[in-house]
Amino acid sequence: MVIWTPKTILGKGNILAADESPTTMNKRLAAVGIPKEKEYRNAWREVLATAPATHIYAGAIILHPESFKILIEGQPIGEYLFDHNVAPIVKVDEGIEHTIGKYEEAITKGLGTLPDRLTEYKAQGAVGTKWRATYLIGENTPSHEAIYKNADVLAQYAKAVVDADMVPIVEPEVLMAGDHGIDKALYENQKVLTAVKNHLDEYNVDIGKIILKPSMVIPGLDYQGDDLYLEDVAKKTNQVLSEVFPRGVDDSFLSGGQGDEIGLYHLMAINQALNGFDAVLGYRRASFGRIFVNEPLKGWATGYMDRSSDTLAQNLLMERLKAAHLASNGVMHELNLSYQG
Ligand code: 5MM
Repeated sequence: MVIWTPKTILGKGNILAADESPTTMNKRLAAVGIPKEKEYRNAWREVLATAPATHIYAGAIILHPESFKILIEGQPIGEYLFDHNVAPIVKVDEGIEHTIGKYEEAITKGLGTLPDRLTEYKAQGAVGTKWRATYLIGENTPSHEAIYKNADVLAQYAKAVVDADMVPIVEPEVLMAGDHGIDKALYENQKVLTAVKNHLDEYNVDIGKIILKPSMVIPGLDYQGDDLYLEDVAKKTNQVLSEVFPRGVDDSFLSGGQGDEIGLYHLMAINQALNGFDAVLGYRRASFGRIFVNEPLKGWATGYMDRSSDTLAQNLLMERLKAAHLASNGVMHELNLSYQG
């Protein structure tokens, strides 16, 4: 029986982030013409959880509590995933509210009820959890207060999860919104991650027991400057992680709104630049949501009602998880992704 730890999860493969809240999932369904109903949210999660690609390539799948209730082939989904060599992970943050300071920055909710929920999810087979904080880059943000408060909450969360003998995924997402360049992204990621590291130390969280889910160091979505080389992103992303975590930490990057191909090439460049040092510095894998599932969901929309498109969606997922598997091992190759348009 596998004992799921950060190293065994990421040693098997990348993480499939399928934990969109019902509100976000409804938007994703509506965008491809699928009704915004629980029945379809759950059916989509079933398509992902039963995909051969998930079983072969994913170290873990992150699910929203809503989907953690579903049965697959008569089994609770947590047990089903475990039996298929995929670590079941539940999102335990309860979303964000914009209440910090004069810029109304985001803070993540859910600490109060966390201990009870950890007991419940663990009993249902979850081996890990995820908590996301978000930081918006602007003229005056992220503020010191937002960075400090979210770091404190992330560290308290991680401590509770480690104490419950589960693996916490700690996700400080520096958002891609904005027109900032890569050096501004580097500077803000450095501040955010340093605060997270300091608070984890303060709460005596063993860094070897967590998976960090950071942003890559990339320019904002509206950046108008020169194109970047893959090597710039790789160098700056590795730089910030190695400086803040000199003894290493296991990472699984979020995709943050990057296109499928560029995000996968960034993942490849980051790992190539490590030059085989990933065992020392920690894995630098992916925990992508949109890059892995956007195109498969479009494919599924072509036959979701009679489930005639399940195989198409699972094949599209296979392309992406396989490409990410190679990319996160630093293997140079043609991604060869097909698109539904
Ligand atoms: C899958 O989306 C996750 C939950 O988002 P909401 O609660 O806002 O609906 C999200 O935390 C996700 O895991 C990360 O942002 C990474 O996803 P991307 O698409 O950026 O790789």
